[in-house]
Amino acid sequence: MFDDLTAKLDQVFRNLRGVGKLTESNIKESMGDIRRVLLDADVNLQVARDFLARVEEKALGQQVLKSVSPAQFVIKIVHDELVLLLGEKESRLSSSPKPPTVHMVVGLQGSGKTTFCAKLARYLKAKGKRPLLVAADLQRPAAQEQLLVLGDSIGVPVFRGDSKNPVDVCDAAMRHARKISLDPVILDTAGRLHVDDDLMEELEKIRKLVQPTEILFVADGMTGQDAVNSARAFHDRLQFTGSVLTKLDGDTRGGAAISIRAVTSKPVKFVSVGEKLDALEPFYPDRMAGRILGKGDIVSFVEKAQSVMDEEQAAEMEAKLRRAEFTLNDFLTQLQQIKKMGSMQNLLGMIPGVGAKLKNMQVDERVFRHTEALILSMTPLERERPKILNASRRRRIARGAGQAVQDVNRLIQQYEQMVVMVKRMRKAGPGQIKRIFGEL
Ligand SMILES: Nc1nc2c(ncn2[C@@H]2O[C@H](COP(=O)(O)OP(=O)(O)OP(=O)(O)O)[C@@H](O)[C@H]2O)c(=O)[nH]1
Ligand SMILES: [Mg+2]
Repeated sequence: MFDDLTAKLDQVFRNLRGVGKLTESNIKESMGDIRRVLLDADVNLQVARDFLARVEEKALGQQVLKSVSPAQFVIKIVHDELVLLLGEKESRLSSSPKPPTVHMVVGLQGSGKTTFCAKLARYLKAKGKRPLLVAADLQRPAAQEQLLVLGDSIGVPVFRGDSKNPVDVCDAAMRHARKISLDPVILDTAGRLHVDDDLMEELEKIRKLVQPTEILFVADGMTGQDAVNSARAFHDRLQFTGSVLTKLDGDTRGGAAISIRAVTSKPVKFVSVGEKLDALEPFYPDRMAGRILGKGDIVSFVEKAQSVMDEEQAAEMEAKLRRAEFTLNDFLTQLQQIKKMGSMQNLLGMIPGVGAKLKNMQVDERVFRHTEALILSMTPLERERPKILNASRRRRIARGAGQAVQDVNRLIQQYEQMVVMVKRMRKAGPGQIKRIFGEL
């Protein structure tokens, strides 16, 4: 699917195989190599930059596990960040509480809209739905005919209406669907060679009239930046709800697939992998990352090593808590752990009588990121001995993390409260620990 991209990334990781230890300079060098590979694949420049900054930060900030090689470690980080970039989790189609659900399909000429409409109808029919396809492309003479043939081949009715105006066709189609309880309604709209005002106005009118549940932007996956730029233009006008990547069966460069979600901030919902009508797959970010990197075995190996490490760390942390030697470094490690998988809950869960109470604790990611940035801009000595944090050090730390001195003060306050709590915990028996946490 992404043969060229996968091969080039593999070469970058190969170069890392020889290094015994990750250093700032070899990490930076690899990031430069990956950057070139991504730009070659026509990934959006800003997306590539942000992505690599996150990978680099993680690679520099995390401890390499003893059992894992530097190359494996970097592969795992690239994989995890790629999954996040691609949207983290599968994003399903919404359905309307007031049937029929309407999926409006939009995109440039030849991107694969009509084919996708038929594929989607087939997919939803197989799930027990009774879809209606609507031929709302009156631009191209043969467009309605094309949809009729496709609909016929999958046994899905196609509405074409007699009007010359696509808005009227959609209106009549909605009435028809309601009358005979067809649901969902899938609108195949016209494409243009470029984003133009006429098309956008037509699509806006249709949107206003039918109030679609989903507006799906179809992007030709063979292209890179072009697809992403038109996605942005469509999104500015129509605020689509998700996108579809087509033609991923060909030798695809990967730029569109990697950039589109980050640029539009809307999830990819499906990928289309062939001309046949069964060549449609829901989009799974982790699978896509796996296809791009081709390193599934290494990723799961590192995951296992990490989970062992997490358990060891949790036990060590608990011992520290009990000995009341809780430094800002420990605070940071805890934050990073919580961010990873809510393991603070696990850790606290190990203390009798505490676990259940904190099970449903809400975790605000942003607060974590800010706090983490503050601690990261301290020197190792400051993290071990927060007492030395005078006004000028606090100013420097705030500046380093792009935050205010008050934020540093607040962090130190939180930390001191934690230390007090830890001290009380040391004195307290299990019954009292429950009481202390109850006060928080
Ligand atoms: N290989 C491959 N070809 C595809 C895929 N999806 C669509 N196509 C082909 O791409 C061409 C254009 O597809 P259409 O579905 O007609 O595209 P469209 O966006 O409706 O085009 P217009 O209506 O002209 O704007 C057709 O030849 C399709 O068979 C895919 O996933 N893989
Ligand atoms: Mg079409």
